[in-house]
Amino acid sequence: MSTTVVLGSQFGDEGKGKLVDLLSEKFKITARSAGGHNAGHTIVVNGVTYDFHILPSGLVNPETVNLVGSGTVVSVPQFFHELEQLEKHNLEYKDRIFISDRAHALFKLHSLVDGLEEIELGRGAVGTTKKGIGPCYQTKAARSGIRIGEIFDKELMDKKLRTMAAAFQKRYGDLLKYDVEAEIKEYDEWRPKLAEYVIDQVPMIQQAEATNTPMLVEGANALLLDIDWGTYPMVTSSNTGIGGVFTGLALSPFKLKEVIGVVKAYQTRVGGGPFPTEQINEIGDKLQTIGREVGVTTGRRRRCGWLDLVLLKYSAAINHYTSFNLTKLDILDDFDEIKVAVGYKVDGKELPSFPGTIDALSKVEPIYETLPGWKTNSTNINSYEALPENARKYIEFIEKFTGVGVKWIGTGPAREAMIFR
Ligand code: 2SA
Ligand code: GDP
Ligand code: MG
Repeated sequence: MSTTVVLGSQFGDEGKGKLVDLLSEKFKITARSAGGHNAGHTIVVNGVTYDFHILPSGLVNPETVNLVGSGTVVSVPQFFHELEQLEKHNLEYKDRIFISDRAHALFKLHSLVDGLEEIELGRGAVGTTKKGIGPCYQTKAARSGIRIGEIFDKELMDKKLRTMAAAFQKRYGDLLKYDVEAEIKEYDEWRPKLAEYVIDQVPMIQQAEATNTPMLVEGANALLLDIDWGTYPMVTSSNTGIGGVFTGLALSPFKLKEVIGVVKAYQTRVGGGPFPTEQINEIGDKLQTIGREVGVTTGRRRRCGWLDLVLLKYSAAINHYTSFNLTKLDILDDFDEIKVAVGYKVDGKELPSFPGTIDALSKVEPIYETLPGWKTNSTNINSYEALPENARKYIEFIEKFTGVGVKWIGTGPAREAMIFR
């Protein structure tokens, strides 16, 4: 048993990056299994803030080897752009970062199409990051995509990219302002630089598992944004849950030791889609301001609300968390009372389970339990006993309702601001 998985349990931005960074000391390999540079992880180490999108957060730890796995979609320019961040801080990354040859290449074409699709949807827009994630997974599923490994066959890549561009051009006509030859030329420059980072990940994982090498899988986005289990169609286009970890990395299920669900102590969402416990009022504004809830990728304000335990229990039913990391507990320090949703009502009747359509989910009225706040500064506390009593009661309420133990508690953005129970 050597693999630990860290997954977002809500709508993303729970603080996965910080936990992965903290845990990575104990792991030789850190891997991303799905998504692309739509994700945004902020890690603060020795006063330096790193913003990673496509790179695994384990890169901050000099001892860890990092893999961008087969289930991901990779923008090559973005990959190099993020490596520059490491260079700036003198963090050595040679022989520590690899991309699977089976990951899909995300081109400028995909991001332009992402923008056009959102315009087409009008008021029903998903609120994507416009990075091209959806269109890249579309071409993958349509079998017209280009794998990272195919970039090295110039003739093949150029032909496939021209065909892909022609297909989208047919659909969007003049609205699509894309120069395929210019992108082909750019790749002529990337190709030789990219070569040293691309590997066949199958032997790498096989070898790691055969030797029981501890491996950490870093989830991107979160369960409620999963293409199958999330609030479809207001989701991202990959399997962000536990399923995607297996399809995206070729891991042995028998090596799985832990699945840690990262849970923000309140809730946020970026983009459109239902959010039953959203607070469009001074409470939401207060959470947004104190929690500094702004998107890492797009700079968008995150929508804020109370913790939804119905949603969290559903998330646990899909991802089978063995424990939780509750994050940003410190942000609740200054509230007289704190609400948590413990049920959903429609027309006065309580629902038996989490609804499977966004139409149904947008009609629910949360049933709240109100808990007393603690009105004490908990920032940087790093022992459970030192937490205010009401904060401990809040944590224990979450554990009782979901049946999942809270093993880690975040009390600030810094590495040190974490309680381990
Ligand atoms: P996409 O771009 O196709 O994946 O968008 C589809 C939906 O998924 C949501 N999504 C996210 N939600 C939270 N955080 C994300 N990453 C950035 C961050 C967000 C940012 O970590 O801060 O900077 O705005 C992320 N990526 C995708 C998105 O809002 C759509 O609802
Ligand atoms: P991720 O996408 O799940 O990795 O999360 P993000 O990095 O997008 O957003 C989480 C934000 O919360 C980052 O700015 C972190 O530095 C910050 N953060 C993480 N844990 C804590 C915590 O326990 N307390 C506070 N105050 N901030 C935290
Ligand atoms: Mg994020």
